[in-house]
Amino acid sequence: MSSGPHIEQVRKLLTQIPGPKSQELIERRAEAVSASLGMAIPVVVQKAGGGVIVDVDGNSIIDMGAGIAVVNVGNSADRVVKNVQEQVEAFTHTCFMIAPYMGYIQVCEALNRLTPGSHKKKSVLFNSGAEAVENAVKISRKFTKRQAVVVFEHGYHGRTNLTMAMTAKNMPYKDGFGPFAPEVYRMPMSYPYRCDSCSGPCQESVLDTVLHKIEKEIGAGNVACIVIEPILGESGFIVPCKGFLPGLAKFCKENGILFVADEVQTGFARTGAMFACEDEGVVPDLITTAKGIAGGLPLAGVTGRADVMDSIHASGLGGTFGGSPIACAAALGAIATIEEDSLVERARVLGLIMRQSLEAMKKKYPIIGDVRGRGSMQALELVIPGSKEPNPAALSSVITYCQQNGVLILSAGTYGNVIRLLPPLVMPEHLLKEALEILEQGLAQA
Ligand code: PLZ
Repeated sequence: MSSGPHIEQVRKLLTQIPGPKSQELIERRAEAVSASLGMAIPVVVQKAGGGVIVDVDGNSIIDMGAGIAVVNVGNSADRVVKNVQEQVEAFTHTCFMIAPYMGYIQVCEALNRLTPGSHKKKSVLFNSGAEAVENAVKISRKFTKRQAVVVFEHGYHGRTNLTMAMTAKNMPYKDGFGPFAPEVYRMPMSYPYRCDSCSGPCQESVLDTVLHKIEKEIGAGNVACIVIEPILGESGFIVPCKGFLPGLAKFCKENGILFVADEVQTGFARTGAMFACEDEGVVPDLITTAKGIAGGLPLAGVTGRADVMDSIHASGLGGTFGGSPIACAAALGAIATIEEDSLVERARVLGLIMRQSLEAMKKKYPIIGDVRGRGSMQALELVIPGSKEPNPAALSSVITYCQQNGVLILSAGTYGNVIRLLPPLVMPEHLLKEALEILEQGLAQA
């Protein structure tokens, strides 16, 4: 089956952004929806597919965000739509804990097969990335009979109480929302561009610092798990130095600590591998997934060593909607799309196009301090020329320029100065190149 996009793959502007219909709905939004929610682009969506989003005014916008790395297979991908339609007609919900169904089992089988490591694995499904991370911590604590959770500077793990404690950045995620969950310890992160001690390919000094701090400040014997994103997502695609992740994984193994890879953003072909951990051959004890798993439907998972996953008492984990049959049907469609349409390779091809173009831009525009990422997860960190001082003003100017010209680009970064590119992996190359041209114009005028 082809997963060809169902709408015309063009950038086309019929009105200014936002157009009059979007404008009117955005006013209604302001009346009805809590002001707490952000909005990356001021348009209201009518339909989306392939590499574009079409708004209610008929503007066709190139989608460089994929709903934050969710629609890796594109919006309304054929196999996702077909599976969901069939499932909705068959039944919508029984609750897997009440009466099980095949889709849930099949998604767990797929997760066990696709995640790193050939050891025996088992999975459990939830609704959101934060819920998956919370459950990975619950499982780790119960299995190890220890309490401490180690996380990292710049890390992002969600907005629930425990995951807020695990997330590094105060604004906008945590400010005023405390008190936060205890026994969460934050360690320095390997951040090659901003790490003074890092002059070469090896990040030994940061790794050493982390291991030393764990020993001295927490005690390795008190640590249940180390939770880390293999490439940091929300903080702007920080790729740790080679050796950092394997070093942590080794320390975990030596100390009875579970290594938890939070692949909520990096998973499902995004980085040019099914999972980002594969890059350095790291095999996590537990891996959390969400976002790209189900082509846009809410689904998340924790997958890991069978002995760990089975160490929880019966009925110890669960939730009413976790692993909804509709979301599972979507996931099976999304996973089939990734595998049958070779989207892992496609992520590398698109990634290369982005990387080459971004490197060329870096030579021309001194506001670009760093180009980084892997596969179709590429970012630019913007700085004041001649320094490493973050340049959030340039970021908003570039993003506004792109929006006005029909390209949706997301921001990120602890310092609010990173442009992140996350196209759907089914985006036609001509659209990607066009988006990069607009991005370059935006950088030129900034
Ligand atoms: N872990 C690594 O990237 C979600 C957050 C968007 P949920 N990132 C996007 C926002 O501003 O809320 C994320 C992630 C990593 C966990 C999560 C949390 O996933 O599905 O948003 O709960």
